[in-house]
Amino acid sequence: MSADPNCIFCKIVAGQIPSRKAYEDEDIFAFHDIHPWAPVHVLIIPKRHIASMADVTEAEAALLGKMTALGTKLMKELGVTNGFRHVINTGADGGQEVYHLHLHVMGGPRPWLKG
Ligand code: DGP
Repeated sequence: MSADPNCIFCKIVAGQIPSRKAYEDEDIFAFHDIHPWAPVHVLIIPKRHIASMADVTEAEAALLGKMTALGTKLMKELGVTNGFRHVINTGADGGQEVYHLHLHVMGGPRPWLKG
């Protein structure tokens, strides 16, 4: 499926819902998370609607690699100098809330890690 009309992230890609864009190319869109868990928190998504990591196969290996590398590039561009996290939540038990595959990339001091 290339776009799901009921998906909020497909609507962000289409410009129907506003977002603070961090990057875009023919395959990928990146934007700042509306409820950040860290001082810098971007979401990197495929433009094509893929619901979650549960739907990913080897056919998506290059896409996932590109998304992951973009996260590193964006952290550098956004001034993160002391480390960052890549996180993908999958399914109900994985804490996924939006069913359009997204990679969280978070940097800065880490309030999400306790202790
Ligand atoms: P997850 O729990 O992994 O499915 O994370 C979904 C994230 O998406 C969550 O951190 C908040 C973010 N989010 C949800 N709706 C919107 C939106 O409309 N705009 C933006 N920028 N982020 C959103």
